[in-house]
Amino acid sequence: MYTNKVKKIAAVHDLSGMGRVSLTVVIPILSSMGFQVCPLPTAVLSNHTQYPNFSFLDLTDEMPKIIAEWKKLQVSFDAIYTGYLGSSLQMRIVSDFINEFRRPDSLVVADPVLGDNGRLYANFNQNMVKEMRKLITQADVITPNLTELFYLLNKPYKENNTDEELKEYLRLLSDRGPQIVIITSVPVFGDSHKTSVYAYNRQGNRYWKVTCPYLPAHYPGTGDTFTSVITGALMQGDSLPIALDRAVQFILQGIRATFGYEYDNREGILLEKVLHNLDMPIQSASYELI
Ligand code: PXL
Repeated sequence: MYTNKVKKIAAVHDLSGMGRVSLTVVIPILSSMGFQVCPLPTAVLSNHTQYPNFSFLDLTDEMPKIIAEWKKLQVSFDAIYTGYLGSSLQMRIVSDFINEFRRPDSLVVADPVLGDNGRLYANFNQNMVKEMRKLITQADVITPNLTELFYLLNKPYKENNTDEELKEYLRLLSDRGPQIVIITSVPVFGDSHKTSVYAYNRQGNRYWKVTCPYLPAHYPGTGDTFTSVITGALMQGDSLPIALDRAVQFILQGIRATFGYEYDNREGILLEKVLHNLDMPIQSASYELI
């Protein structure tokens, strides 16, 4: 009998050559945290879509073929982690994939990649938003940013929200299925030097907040970095608030390692300079119960 020496994670994301996003971030992070990443690629791009131009090969037709071969191999995954999806049909394929491949003890993490800064990314439309609302019902953990949160809730984007409002949004999303909901990049009202992450775990019915210094720079792919660390940390057995602390701290280290250079932010944080930090215990604990 074969035993599984290293846990397997199916990673459903695109492969973008330039700008550190999706698989080019997910694979190094989860590999260095001790997991085998099995990519189910959704698209191949020259670079991410926050550059003005990009090539885009949609792999919607290829995905069912990959899934069929995996079925023949009888592979099973300890986790399924979905991110950037290229079409609404693809979202339905991924939904079937989760149904077929998840085991009772698998962790299903869906990062509902849709947009940022109050707007949808290029290539996204309302149909895809509707499909994403369905896909998240199958996940155990979801990690929308503030923009994605409002698209998922079908409410107008609003930058300033009280803790009570954010707690309500968290619970509304959890009611749709996910046991854990995490909202990233929440601005701190009245303090432009800070940013927060809010989270809810239905098991135990507790709400958490981690606030950290905000450096005034935008780097694509930090959402993928964040959710990758959360996924790895939860699979290593961390509690939700410790996973949040680790992910926030890692992003902050990555931004600090990058910010001092004169640099094209579109290339993302200098991940390679901080990747080894994932082996270290967390240095500063900053989570709060709210
Ligand atoms: O990090 C999100 C992301 C993933 N994949 C592609 C993207 C983006 C964000 O812009 O363009 C292709």
